[in-house]
Amino acid sequence: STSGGACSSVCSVPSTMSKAEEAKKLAGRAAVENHVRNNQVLGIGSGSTIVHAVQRIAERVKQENLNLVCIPTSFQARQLILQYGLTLSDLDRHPEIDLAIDGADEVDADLNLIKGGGGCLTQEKIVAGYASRFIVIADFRKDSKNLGDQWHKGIPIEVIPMAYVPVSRAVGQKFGGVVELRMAVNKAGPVVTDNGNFILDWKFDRVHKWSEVNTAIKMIPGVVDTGLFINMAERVYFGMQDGSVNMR
Ligand code: ABF
Repeated sequence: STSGGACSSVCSVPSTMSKAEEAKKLAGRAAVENHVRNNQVLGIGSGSTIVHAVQRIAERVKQENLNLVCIPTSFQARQLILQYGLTLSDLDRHPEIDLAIDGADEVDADLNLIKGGGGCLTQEKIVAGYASRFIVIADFRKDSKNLGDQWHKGIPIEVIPMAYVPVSRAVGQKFGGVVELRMAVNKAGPVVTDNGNFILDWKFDRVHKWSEVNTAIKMIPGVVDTGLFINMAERVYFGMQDGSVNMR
């Protein structure tokens, strides 16, 4: 099990930066430059791209003496906020978030997203859902026309552990494709999310009407949430291979 650290596999930043890592950095910093302002409540996403955004937020807090409050989307995000000396808070104290910034596994032409490759989709969706503005940061590999063009690991679905078998069957029977229980890297057991649940990866076999499918999956008893973020992102920053940043 990876209890308490479902995101840890996607969080390291190598010292010699690859093109993709450079692109993540460009996207993360551009989003912070353009959207972070004094006195905001920020939602802090999970994954490796957000690390660059948090680094830039921390620099700006010092340089500009910004007063910011950060709401994490995972245990990893919480650690990141603390590591960079930012002010950690929660939705009890700050139920309205001004700006959430997060990575994604794939972004389609309409800004629909697949998220949850790191297992943090439910808290990410909560934070994005209670944010006035939700901005996505990604490298060029995440840019796609249709969901599934770039990301081949399927759509993550967080499930209550006792229901993972009937939920898997229901998703396969209703929508086709293959549904797999996500296992820990050492295969010793399933990945356990920050919420104590399991993750199913639904490898769909065709393009669907994602909004309808998302609603239908959420109605299956035992489903907590899906990694489909439909109509939530306001803007996406893609770091490109040539050192530029594309906005959509
Ligand atoms: C989170 O981290 C997830 O929703 C998504 O799965 C992943 C993106 O990670 P990275 O920035 O490392 O590509 O945002």
